[in-house]
Amino acid sequence: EQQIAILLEAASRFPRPQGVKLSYGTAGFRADASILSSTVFRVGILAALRSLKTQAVIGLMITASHNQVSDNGVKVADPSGGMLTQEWEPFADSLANAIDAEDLVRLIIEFVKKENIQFGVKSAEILLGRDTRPSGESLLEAAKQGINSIVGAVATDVGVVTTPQLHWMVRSRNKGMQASEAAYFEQLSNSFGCLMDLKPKETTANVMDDKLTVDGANGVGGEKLEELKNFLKEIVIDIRNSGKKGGVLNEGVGADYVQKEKVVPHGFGPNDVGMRCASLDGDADRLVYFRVLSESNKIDLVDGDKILSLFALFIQEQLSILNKENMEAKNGYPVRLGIVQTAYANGASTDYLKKLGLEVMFTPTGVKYLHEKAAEYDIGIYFEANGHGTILFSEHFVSWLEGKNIEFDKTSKGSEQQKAALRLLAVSKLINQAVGDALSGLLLVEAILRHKGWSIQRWNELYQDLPSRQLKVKVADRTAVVTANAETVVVKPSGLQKVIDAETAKYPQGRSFIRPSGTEDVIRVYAEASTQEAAENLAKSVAQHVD
Ligand code: 16G
Ligand code: ZN
Repeated sequence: EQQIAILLEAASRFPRPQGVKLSYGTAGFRADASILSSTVFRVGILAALRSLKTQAVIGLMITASHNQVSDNGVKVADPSGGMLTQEWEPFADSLANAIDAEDLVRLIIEFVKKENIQFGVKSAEILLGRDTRPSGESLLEAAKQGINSIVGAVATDVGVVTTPQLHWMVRSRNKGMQASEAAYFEQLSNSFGCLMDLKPKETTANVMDDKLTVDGANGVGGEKLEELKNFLKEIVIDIRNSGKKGGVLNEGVGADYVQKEKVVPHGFGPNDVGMRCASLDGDADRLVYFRVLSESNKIDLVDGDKILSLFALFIQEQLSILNKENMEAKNGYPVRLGIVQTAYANGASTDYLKKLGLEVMFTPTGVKYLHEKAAEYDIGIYFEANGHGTILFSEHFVSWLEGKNIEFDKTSKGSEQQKAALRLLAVSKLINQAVGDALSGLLLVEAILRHKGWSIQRWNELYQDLPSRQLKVKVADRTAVVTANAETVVVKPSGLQKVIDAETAKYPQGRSFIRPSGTEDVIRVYAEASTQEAAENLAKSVAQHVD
C-alpha cells in the first residue's frame, strides 16, 4: 500500500554504512556522528511506531553525552519519560542493522503485525531534542524524515535541550501537564524556593558559602543553567565552561572527566582552592561535586555515591519527623524507602547507608536497571558513582502526603510534621521523576546543604571513600564475559571468578569485579582496597587474568 511506498522511498535516501554493526546499548546507539544518519532515521521510525503502539507521546534525544564532540547518538524515551522498554531493544538493533530499504521495510511489516500496531486510528507524536553537538542539526533532520515516513506521525522539534529536560517534557505531556521549557524552569525554581522557605530558622547561614561554581562541560547544561539561574533566589552560581567561550565539549571538562581523572577541569585552578564546585556532563544527566585542593590540580571528589548519601540522610530525617506524628496518631503509613546502587558504588558508601539502617539493593550498571528497581519503593533513591541518579516517589505516596498536608492545615498548621511533609512534596517536584537530572540534582544538593548549614567539606566527611582503581582491557569479544548477581560474579569464562576471589583475598578490605562494557569493546575491571597502592595492584592482577 501507500505506507510501504513512502517508507521504501524515504529509506533509500538513508543507506546504511558498510561494515558496522550497531547495538542499542545501555545508552541507545552511539558512534562517530558521520555514520549515524541512517541509524537516526530508523530510530525515528521506531519512535513513531512506539507512539502508535502506546498511544502516547514519545521522545527522541540526539546526544552522545560525555563522549567526544565528534561522536553522537540517539535514544528513545518511553511515555513515562523513562528509557525505551527493553522489550523493544532487539527490534531497535535489527532495524539499525537492516541491510537495505527492502530489508528494513520487511522488518517493519513483521514487527507491526507481531505487536498489532494500528495505523491511522490515532496520530502519533514524537518530541525531538538534541544537545549542542554540531552534527545534531542534520541528525535531527534525519530523525524527522524517519518519523514523517510513518503515516499519521508528527515530529515536534523542541530544539537544544538537556537529556533530562526532554525526558521530563515527555512525561509531563503524557500527564496532561505543561511541558514547555519555561514550565520546567518554573517547577524547579518553585520547589527549590519551597525548600528554602522551610529551612530551619536556627541554621547558621554563614557556615557555608552561598556561592557555587559550576563546570558546564562546554555543553547544553551550562547554557540551561544560565537561564535557570534567573529564576533562583538565595543562590549565587558562577558558570564556567558554558561553551560560549569556544571551549570544546567534554574536552578536559565535565563530570565524566572529573570523576574518572580526579583532577580539576579546565577553567579551574589555584584561585578556587576550597570552593564548592560542581561538574555536569555533556547532556547534563550526570552531576558530581568537587573541592579544589591546594596541591596542583588535585580535588576532593564528591561523587554520585555521596550525593546519594546526602539525599538518603535528608529524606530519612524528614520521614522520621513525619513518622513521629504517625505513631502517636496510630495511623502510620509504613513508608518503604529503598536505596539502589551498582557494584561501582564505593564500599564505604554502602556501609554508611546500611549503618543508617537503610535497605540497599544492587542492580547491573545502566540507568534502566536502577530506575526499575527504585520504582518498587514509596521513595526509591538510585545513583551510580558516576553521578547519574534521582529519587522516585510513588504516586500513591505523593497523594498520601498531599492528603496529610491538608489534614495538618486543619489540625497542626505550621508544625514540624507539616514542614516535613511539605519538604518531601517539594523534593518530589524538584527532583526529576523521569531520569537523573544534573540541574535538579544540583538544586536539591544546594537546598539540603543550606538546610543543614553544611559546607562541602562537612558533607564530604559523611564517610571516607575506600581507595579504588578502574582499568579497561581491550578484548576481541567482550560478550565472552558473562556476569551475574548485579555484575559481582563472573559466570563465564568458567574458573575466572575463582581466580578473582583468590586475588581479592590477598588484600584487606579488598573487593574486585569485572564486567563487559555496554558502550565500548572492553572489559572493565574495578578494584577497591584499604590503600591506593593495594587497589592498583589488585586491579592490575585481576586485569592480567582477563587478558
Ligand atoms: C551508559 C549508561 C550509564 C552507565 C554507563 C556505563 C544510561 C543512560 N547510561 O552511559 O548509566 O554508567 O553507560 O558504561 O543508562 P559502560 O558500560 O561502558 O561501563
Ligand atoms: Zn550524560
